[in-house]
This record gives sequence, structure tokens and C-alpha cells, in this order.
Amino acid sequence: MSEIFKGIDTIRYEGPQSKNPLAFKFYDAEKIVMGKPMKAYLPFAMAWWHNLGAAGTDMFGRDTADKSFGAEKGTMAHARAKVDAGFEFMQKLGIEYFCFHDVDLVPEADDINETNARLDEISDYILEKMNKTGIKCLWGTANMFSNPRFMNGAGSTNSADVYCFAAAQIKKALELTVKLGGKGYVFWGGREGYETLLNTDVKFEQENIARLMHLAVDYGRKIGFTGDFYIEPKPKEPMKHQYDFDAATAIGFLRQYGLDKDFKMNIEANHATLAGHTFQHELRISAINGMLGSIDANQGDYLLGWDTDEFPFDVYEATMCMYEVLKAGGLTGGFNFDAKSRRPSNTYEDMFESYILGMDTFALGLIKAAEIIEDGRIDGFIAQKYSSFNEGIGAKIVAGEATLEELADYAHNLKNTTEPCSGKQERLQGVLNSILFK
Ligand code: XUL
Ligand code: CO
Repeated sequence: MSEIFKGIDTIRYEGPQSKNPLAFKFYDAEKIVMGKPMKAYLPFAMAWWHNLGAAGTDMFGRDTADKSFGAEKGTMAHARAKVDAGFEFMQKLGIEYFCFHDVDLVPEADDINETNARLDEISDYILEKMNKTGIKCLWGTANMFSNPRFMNGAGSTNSADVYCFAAAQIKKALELTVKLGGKGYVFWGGREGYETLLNTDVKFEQENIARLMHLAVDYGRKIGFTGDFYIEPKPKEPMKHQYDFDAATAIGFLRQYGLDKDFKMNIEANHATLAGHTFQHELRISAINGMLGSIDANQGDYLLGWDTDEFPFDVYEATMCMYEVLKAGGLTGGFNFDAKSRRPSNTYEDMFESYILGMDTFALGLIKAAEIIEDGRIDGFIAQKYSSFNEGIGAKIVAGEATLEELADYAHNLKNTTEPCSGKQERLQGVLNSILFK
């Protein structure tokens, strides 16, 4: 097999002063941060679909990048060339994981048996490469949104036949995930939602999605999948109302249908902002519910209301993300760059520079988040803010030992001028800036 990314060597750490576009400025895999090497906190993953598949086509124009990797597109030779390209790419960047949809790996045939035979063939080849390189699978999933049969949904479809197609794809994608040792299995409900209630039975659709998830869990556990299932919340696009709107909605759904023991969240930064939340909010809601599993690391554009899937470069967001991750004790999953280079960034070099940007941004976020925690002023302020609950009546409330009458009696002895204390937002924002830019 010949080299695909000729002229691009292994990407090395050169430090923030480096002007070499093909070097890391902040991601220094072995550097110790809060007691562990950076790479232990940042299990980065390559998204098969964007990096090896997406070539720039948008609603207004065709491909700008050449991702044929020397083979004819739509063939098994091309599927193998993508594996070659992907593994060379990950090795050169020091990326240890990848994520995939079934149909990212091979061209889909008209007959599902033929598609599955192709998936068997390509996964043998991927496994060979994994064994040679030590690269691992973070998660797998089934694409249940592109094929026209899923136009009315997969788990939420009106057609029992389509529902069975979805089941068949999940079954195969789970088998592939187990074969490749994937840590997780993702459900992103792209078409699980609706445009209008004039034609939709929401209750029935949600119950049917839950039934499909239960079947997936049962089968996954039966074939030895010990990892986490993930829901990846997103509020809209392609559907107007998506059932897994945000983390809180998805967690409520999982609890309602008894799926919460097997599932966690895969939080995508840009999906959070589309839901009108910050990325940090979604991470916190997942973490406090014990459901922070994995992260799709990208960012959106605040001026655009759609899923732009950009490589992350916003250091504030990455810092607050890593603050949440550190506070939660790390991720059981990883950081999948569900991101694509911009359409005019159409060279092989751009593919590498995109990942360098993303990895450096999260490395910088990690360094800065560790500094925030070590500095202690923000955590200290929060602890102080709630300190009235540490003793006296406050402690009794927290211990669940107070009655409403008792609290009312206590309040009757207070002055109406009682104030809860300043929130000090501007001071704390200043602290954040002083740590980020020192
Ligand atoms: C779509 C999206 C998907 C999921 C996997 O917005 O993020 O790529 O990550 O299906
Ligand atoms: Co995603």
C-alpha cells in the first residue's frame, strides 16, 4: 500500500511559538496535566463520514475536494482506499480512535444481504489495520436518516417494514461495533421527529423508538457489547421538532422508558447551541445525571441557525467544556471530531490542519480548565455562594429534616431586607479572562 498523504509527515508538538502549520502548538500528548498525560484526558477520534467521505457538496454546489484516494468512488476498492487513508491519517496525527456509520464504510447495495457482506469484508480489513496500529473504535452507529425509506423516521416510522429495516441495520452495526471493540453505540435520531402534528402520533412514535432501543440493548448485551449506548441530542435539522431535543429531554425519555441504565449522552457542541443552550450547559446536565458519556467535538456559527459542523477553535467554549469534563472525572467515551473542513479548504493539507486546530483547541482548553481548577477562585466562589446551607436551618433543609411550618416560623423572625449575596458575575468573568490570557 503506497502513501496517500505524501509530503505530510507525522505531526509533532512544537509549542505555541511554532509557525509551522503542520505542527501542534498546544497538544503535547505526553505532557502531564493534573496528574495524567494529556492524551489520557483527550481520547480523540476521527469521524469517518466527514474526514473520509464529505468532499464539500452542499445544497448549491458539488464537491470541491478529491476524496477518491486513488480509487473509483462507489466501489469496494474505494472503501478500502478510505481505510488506507483513514489509518495513515490517524497515525500521522496520533489519533487513537475512530467513529463510523455503517454506510460510511461501504457503498450501500440494493440488497441488504449484499451490503452486509460488504461490511463483513471491510471490517475484516479495518480489524487488520487496527491490530497493526493499535488504533481503536470509539463508537459505531447505523445511518437511519439518509436512505429515502427513512423519510418518515426509523424508530418513529409509520411503516412496520421500514421499522424492520432499521432493526436490521442496528443489528448489523452492533455486530460491527462488537467486532471492532467499540466503546459505545450511538443513536442520533435525525429523522425521529416531525414537521406537523396534522400527520403525526407523537406518543406512538416515541413508544416505538423506545421499543427499538430496548431491542437494541437486549441484542447488544446478548452478543457481548459491554459499552454504553448513547443518545446524541439535537433539537432540529433535518426535522423541525426532534424528539431528542436536548440532554434534559433525552434523559427524561430514557428514564420514562426504563433505558437509563444502559444509555448515556453523546453531547455535540453545535447541537447544544442549536437547542439554545451553551455546550457547557448540556455537559453539566448530562454530568449531574450521571450520563456524560462522550462528546462530538465541533462548533457552530452563532449567526447561522444550522449545523455547520466546524472544527472547534473557540477556546472559551473548549475551556468550559474541559472544566466540565475534569469536574466529572473524565469521559468514559472520547472526543469525536464530528466536524468538516470548510468547503473552500479542499486540500489534503487542510484535512490535517483542521484536525490540528481541533486538537490544539481542546488541548488548550484542558490546560486552561486545569488552571481554573487549580486557581480555585471560581469553585471557591460557588462553594461560598451556597454556604448558608452548610449549617443551621440550611443544613436541616439539605438533610431533609425540616418541615414547611418550621421554615415559615424561621422566616417570620427574619427581616424583609434579607439578601442572598452578590452573584459577582463580572468579577468571575474577569477571573476567567485573567487565567485565559495570562
Ligand atoms: C448529525 C450528527 C451525526 C451523528 C451520528 O448532526 O451529528 O453525524 O453524530 O449519526
Ligand atoms: Co454528531
